[in-house]
Amino acid sequence: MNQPQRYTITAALPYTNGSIHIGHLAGVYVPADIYARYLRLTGNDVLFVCGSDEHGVPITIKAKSEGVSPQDIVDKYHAIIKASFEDFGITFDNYSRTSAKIHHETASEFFTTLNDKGEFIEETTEQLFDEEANQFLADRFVIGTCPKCGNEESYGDQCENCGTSHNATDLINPKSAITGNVPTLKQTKHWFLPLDKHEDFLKEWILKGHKKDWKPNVYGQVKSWIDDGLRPRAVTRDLDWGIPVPAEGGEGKVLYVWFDAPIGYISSTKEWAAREGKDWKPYWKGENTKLVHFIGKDNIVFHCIIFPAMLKAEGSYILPENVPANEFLNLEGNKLSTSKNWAVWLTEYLQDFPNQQDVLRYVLTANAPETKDNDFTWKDFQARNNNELVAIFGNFINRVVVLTNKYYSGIVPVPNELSQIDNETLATVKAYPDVIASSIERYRFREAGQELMNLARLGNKYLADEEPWKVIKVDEERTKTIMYVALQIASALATLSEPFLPFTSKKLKDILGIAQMDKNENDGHTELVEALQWNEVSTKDVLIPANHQIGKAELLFSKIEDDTIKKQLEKLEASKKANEIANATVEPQKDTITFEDFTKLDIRVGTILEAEKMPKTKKLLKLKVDTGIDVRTIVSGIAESFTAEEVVGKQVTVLVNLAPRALRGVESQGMILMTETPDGKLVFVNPDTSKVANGLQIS
Ligand code: B3M
Ligand code: ZN
Repeated sequence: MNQPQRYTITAALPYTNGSIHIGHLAGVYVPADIYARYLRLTGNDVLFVCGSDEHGVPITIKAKSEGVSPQDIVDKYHAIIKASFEDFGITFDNYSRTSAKIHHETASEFFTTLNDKGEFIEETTEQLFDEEANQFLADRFVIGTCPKCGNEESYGDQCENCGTSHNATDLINPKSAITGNVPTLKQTKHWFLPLDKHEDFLKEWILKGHKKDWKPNVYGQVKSWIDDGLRPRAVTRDLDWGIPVPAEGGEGKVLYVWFDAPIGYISSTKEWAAREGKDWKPYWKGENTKLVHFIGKDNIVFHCIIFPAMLKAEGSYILPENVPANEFLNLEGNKLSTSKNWAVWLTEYLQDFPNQQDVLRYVLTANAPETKDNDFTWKDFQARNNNELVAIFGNFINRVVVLTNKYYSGIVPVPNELSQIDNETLATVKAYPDVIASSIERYRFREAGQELMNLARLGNKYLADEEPWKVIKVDEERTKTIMYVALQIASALATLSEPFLPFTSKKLKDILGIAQMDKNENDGHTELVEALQWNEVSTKDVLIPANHQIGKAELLFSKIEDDTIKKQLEKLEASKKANEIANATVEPQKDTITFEDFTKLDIRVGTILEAEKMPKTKKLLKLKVDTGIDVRTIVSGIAESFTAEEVVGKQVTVLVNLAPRALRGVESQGMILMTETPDGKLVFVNPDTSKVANGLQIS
């Protein structure tokens, strides 16, 4: 195992225009947290920082749509996001926000340094302008066709389809996202970072350097970017929400959100250092520090090209060691979407599944979109919980703890001579820290999580093969050895599960009477043994000593029933319906008619008395309808939406003076009024059935 090392780990700063969903968690925060926890457990000096990204157009758009100020929006979501990360066990050493004073200062200073060093080009150019909104259109204020991939919904600064980052003026057929107008061009001055000037360095650093150990998806994107040729990028904007440009001529302008946001990692570090009485500099300037950025794939260019170019231009910072960006997670086959409410929201999950953070952490790890986009389904969530966490991990621990209590009043038995199987099993257990570490260190968290489960499998298999519950009847001494070995495996699991299943690890340590890393968290136990460090699972002979008293059994996981899953699927179904209704195209209004025209329609309340399917037709039902005037036959094309039985007894609205016409040889004497839902199902235009009688006229 490696020498202790200093690490600065960053997780993408979430935009504060909405809550966190499973896509963010799987792509960024769960792997970053596993990594940070693992590195701490292996004795490294780890700083794990994040914070809210509170500038940028998405925030202003959200504020506009809700009729509140951008500050209101960021205050609201910063609080929600921060609390939900904490509840979910994401162990940031600091969670800051880019509206914080320290960040404004740090970002301004950074800009000023580059400006003073002549690292920017100041240029007056023509930019897109919306005359009606009286506003320049940058970033998400403008939508048009991506010059690279042809996606017609690309934003001004980035295409979400192909990931390309471009200038707003590069868009083909740009339209204002505020008014829908075609923008005009207007002159304005901006500061540009000449990426082309850094091309050689970037090529050297990324393409020829050691970046071959970067994930292929990341390396490939960056290479294609560089191969396409780099151009100057504006780092200022004509907006009023953001960090004011600290330079002459900068009035009314702010820093581009992607200029200030990554500097947020540095400000968050400073905030942490000030609070903890530490020096922030080694974490950003120490040559031996490893800087690792956890992000989603849409952020690759900003972290692998633009931010490194900024850091290099500044001159005193280290560059990232790795940027293990993930692909995207889908939900039940569809792209996650905040605006369409197609998501599993962390806040709702925490409410619906109290104390089950680890289940979601486990499933998102097992299904992480590491090399390709992946799908989250509730069925898979249930299956992984029931078949893996409950049936393998939970079951093993439960059997060990129950039997230890039953046979030995909870005291770890003194073993006799170990058999060959015992020795082999323990040797395999001792190999696990390295096996799991090797996966984590290569950012293969799925694999790492599965290896952890394999350790639990090993425990289960050992018990199933050795059958202490049978052996106890014939050989009490051998049973002691079996239980001792099983308890060693349980103790290994308590330590090695910590990065993946931190809540479970804590609970398991409590059950086994193992002290937590944080001693204050222990109460009630008197004879605690020390928690093992990661490597000690390999190096120590005894993982939990004989004669140590463990606690009573408690279930680590519980089965998730079909009903629970059904409720979640219904929630999603409701989102889908709401979207269909919101997106339903409304037919244009027909030509105007006079009041006289309207009064010609005789519309009455009626009741369907009988109904039968018309033979050899798909759509037609033959109805007998009591119109209050008479009982008549009406042929209605509703058979694809209703069965005959369903409609009998229904009170409906009938156009009674429609000229009779023959349908498939049956004369229809009127029409039932219907409308169609967005998914194409017919529904009756119902009278208020509690108040009306047949024959009443509708006017
Ligand atoms: N605020 C996250 C996003 O693109 C963006 C990350 C900033 S990291 C410096 O959703
Ligand atoms: Zn594109």
